[in-house]
Amino acid sequence: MSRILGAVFLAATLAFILAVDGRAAAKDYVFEAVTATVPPGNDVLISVRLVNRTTGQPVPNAVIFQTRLDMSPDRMADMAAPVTPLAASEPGIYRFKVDLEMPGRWAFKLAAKVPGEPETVRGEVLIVAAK
Ligand SMILES: [Cu+2]
Repeated sequence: MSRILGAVFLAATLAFILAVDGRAAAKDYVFEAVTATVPPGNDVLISVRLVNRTTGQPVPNAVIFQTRLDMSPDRMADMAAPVTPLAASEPGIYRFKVDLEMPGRWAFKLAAKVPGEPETVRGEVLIVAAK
């Protein structure tokens, strides 16, 4: 009986370790702004790079399934801009077409599925719209 309990305990411990590992792994990825400053206006091109922190390498083939671009850094969280994804130009670089109707600081929030990573990878980059 105690042997069964021991096996159950071991399995639970392993499951916990794997769960903790999964959380840590999602944090191994970071989004960086390639175009940190862009002119305000319509049809503006912005690019972000997805990088593996542990290797320093760009991460290709991520599926970015959620984006939000708003002016929360300038206390205008309700002011959101439309985002249109574009085809990747090079591995690990993700491009979008956006309308930035106001100069200032915009937060670009992304959620992505990364190959080989069970957890959703989330990130936020600062985009400054300035002439
Ligand atoms: Cu605004």
